[in-house]
Amino acid sequence: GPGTGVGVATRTRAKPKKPSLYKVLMLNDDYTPMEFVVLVLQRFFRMGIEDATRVMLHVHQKGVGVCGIFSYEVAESKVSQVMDFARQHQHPLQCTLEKA
Ligand code: NFA
Repeated sequence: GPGTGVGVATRTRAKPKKPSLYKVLMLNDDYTPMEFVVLVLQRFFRMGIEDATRVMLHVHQKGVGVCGIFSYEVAESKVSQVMDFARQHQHPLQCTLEKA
């Protein structure tokens, strides 16, 4: 402490980095049914029907919207899961990630 000659050991080990955050973005298209997009937002982003509908309409009207913000690993996993699910149902729904 002050005047005691006692120091504080700092950085005795390499600093663990705080994880960078990534937005998962959803893109509009002309073919994916609105109800399917709402289902995706509920299933993969744990949204209630109200938030899911609001985000779906935002994407529909503006062309792109944010589904959530996650660590890189989780964001990548969300994108993969959504794209796989859309492909399985033969919908062209597109998702991507962007550094927050
Ligand atoms: N634009 C699509 C439609 O009119 C709905 C949609 C919303 C698709 C959000 C993709 C993302 N059926």
